Amino acid sequence: MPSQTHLDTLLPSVSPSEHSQSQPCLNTHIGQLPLDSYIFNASGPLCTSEEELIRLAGSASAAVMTKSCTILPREGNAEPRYQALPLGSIQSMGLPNLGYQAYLEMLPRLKKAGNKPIVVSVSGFSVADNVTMVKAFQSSCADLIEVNFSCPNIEGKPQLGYDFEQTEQALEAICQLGDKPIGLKLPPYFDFSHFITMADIIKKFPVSFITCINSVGNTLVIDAETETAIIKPKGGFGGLCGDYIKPIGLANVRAFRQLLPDNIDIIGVGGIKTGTDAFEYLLAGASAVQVATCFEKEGVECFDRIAQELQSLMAAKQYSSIAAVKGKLKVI
Ligand code: RRO
Repeated sequence: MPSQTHLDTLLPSVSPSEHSQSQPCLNTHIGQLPLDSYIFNASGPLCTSEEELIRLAGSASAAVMTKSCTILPREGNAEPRYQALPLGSIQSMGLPNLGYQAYLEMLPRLKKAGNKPIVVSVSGFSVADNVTMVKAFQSSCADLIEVNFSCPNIEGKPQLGYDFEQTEQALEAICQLGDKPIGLKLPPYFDFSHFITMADIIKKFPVSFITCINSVGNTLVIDAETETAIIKPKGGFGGLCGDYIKPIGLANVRAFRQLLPDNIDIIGVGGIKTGTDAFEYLLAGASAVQVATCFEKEGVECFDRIAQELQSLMAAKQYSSIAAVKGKLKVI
């Protein structure tokens, strides 16, 4: 077998994704569901309309993830509700979506367009809403159902994931509705007692995966010149996203990986825009990562770029697979 260096001189110049034989493999899985890559879109930007979802189906995203849906269609909050920031963004979109029935009806077309896993996100305003939607998607061609327990942007609706009693009641209701794997999108936690309480609740139910983290809710960015908050909804309070929140996302993935059994996968999200960011989440224990702010800024090209960067980094470190790195964070 020739050495890698020798091989490189023999092979034509190809991009990392084409150079598959010698590149690390990014195949992974969420529960029993195999994914061809470790990177896909987060429920959030550019995944609300059929056109946007079809674009994702044709991209290098490992899956097509939908915007969180509600029972009825919603326009969302008043504008301005999204502002890019130097290191990320602040937003209070307010769950704009087409209503769950539109996504139900669209799913077969998305499947046909991409022939790849579809993850639906549901975000009901009550347990009854979530039961209705989860039940409906249990009989659809969706592969995974992510239930959003952490939207920070609806006035008068606290984030479910911060109320442990209600979280348990909701899980009791939604986990017994069918065989499709259920996951939870969690808010960021900041105290070990909260990581432990939440992990203990999750362990009581057949939860297949958790997604950590949603945006850091109810932050405030002020423009000193105009002396106003920079977004309108909720008097300016909104979810912080992007680079600012990566250390919080990494900590949540790491803490839950240490507290949950291996059969509950963790999807990392928060500030992933390079292969190195994706690698850090892998060390922390993520089985896959989702990209939101960077996808919003760069478009679908980000998925292949980040995958190639991750492959190059893993190759340089002589890691051949996702499994070889997952959760292998060293302590000093
Ligand atoms: O639509 C939103 O305002 C929104 C949702 Br559903 C969510 O889960 N997280 C977020 O930061 N924004």
